[in-house]
Amino acid sequence: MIGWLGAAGWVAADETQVNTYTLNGQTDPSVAMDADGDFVVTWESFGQSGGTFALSDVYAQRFDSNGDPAGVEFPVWASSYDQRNPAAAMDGAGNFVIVLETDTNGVGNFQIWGWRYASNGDFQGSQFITNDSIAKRYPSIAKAASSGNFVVTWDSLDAASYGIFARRFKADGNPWADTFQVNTTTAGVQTRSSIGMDNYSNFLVAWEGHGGQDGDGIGVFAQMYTSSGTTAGTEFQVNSTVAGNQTNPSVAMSWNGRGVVVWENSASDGNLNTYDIYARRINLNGSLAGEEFRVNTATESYQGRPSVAMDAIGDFVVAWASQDQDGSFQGIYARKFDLNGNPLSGEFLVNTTTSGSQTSPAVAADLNTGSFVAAWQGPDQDGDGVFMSWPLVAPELSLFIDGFESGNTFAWSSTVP
Ligand SMILES: [Ca+2]
Ligand SMILES: [Ca+2]
Ligand SMILES: [Ca+2]
Repeated sequence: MIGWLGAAGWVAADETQVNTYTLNGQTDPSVAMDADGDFVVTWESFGQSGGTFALSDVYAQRFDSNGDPAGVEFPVWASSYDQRNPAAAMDGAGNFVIVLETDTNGVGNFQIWGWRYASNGDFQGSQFITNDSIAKRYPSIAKAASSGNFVVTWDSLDAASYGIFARRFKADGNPWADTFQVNTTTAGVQTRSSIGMDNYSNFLVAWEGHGGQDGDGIGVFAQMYTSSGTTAGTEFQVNSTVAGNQTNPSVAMSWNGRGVVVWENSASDGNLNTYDIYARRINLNGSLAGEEFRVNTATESYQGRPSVAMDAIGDFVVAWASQDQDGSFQGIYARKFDLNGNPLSGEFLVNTTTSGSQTSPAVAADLNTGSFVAAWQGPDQDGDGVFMSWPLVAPELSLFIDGFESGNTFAWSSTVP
């Protein structure tokens, strides 16, 4: 499970299969980590609870800091109706919450439900985050490292089609205040929100704004909030390149309020070569910190579906899916940056098994050590499964970890150049 130093430099840890139950598809993972390397992966699993292969439920598996399973995989919710799109958040002590969409009546009235667990996996209770007659979608959640307070965002109908809504909760699951709308501009569709939170409960939400809000197609917009839930600054546009569509934002924040938004940029010409991953840093006061920059270096074909995680000091890792780069359909690539957006590594291949499509990556950070974990979906024994890499070692950064520079020869490779 540990990276090794070969002739070509450090190689990321081998991948590990996350799902124990392999029949049908296990897809769309989310991952969250505490402050000493324990983490939880949650995903959709089809047909596992005894329904048809088309019925989706949500399962999860905890792991300890060695990357070994802690207990067995468990249903977050398995029922006769669909559960989907899980998202996980964990505080520094390892308490975690998984939010998901649940079809409350079997006819598509999806609502957002939250499930709370203690660090040892003990179930702490569940509750509706939303519960009305308007279908909801795309939940996102972030949790403050020390207090364990959390904020959930989702899509619901606003004055004009979909908009972004949110609610703050205390660590014990009690709502802190009423639901509020995040987006100020309501014309057209606002969707696919992502939230990041610092240790003091300041939080940043980003989303897609459709209908030409950025001047052409879809753009990425964001709003910063203070720890008291009030807006910090106003809603702002994140992308400066507006041609075509900027979609699928992912947000992370450091311990002390450094924010970053990543997204998928595509021209509207249908050319796969124009799909790339971009990032922009955000200040705690809700202003842009520097220019947007491209994350991926290999730009051939499609790069999309980014996920970002940030450690306590603001270093961040972006992972994405890239088409035709690992030799077989899509593969997972990642790259590490410092808090100023300077690259700390080149892009590197995350998945060990390259056959077929590895896609839908999710990343999380260990706040204390700055270690990162990645999870994704890829072919398993039957259909798709969920895989992970821990620790995720960014190659060009890792020449001097594990005491290499201290002269500890046990940390050196046995490879003789
Ligand atoms: Ca499977
Ligand atoms: Ca645009
Ligand atoms: Ca592949």
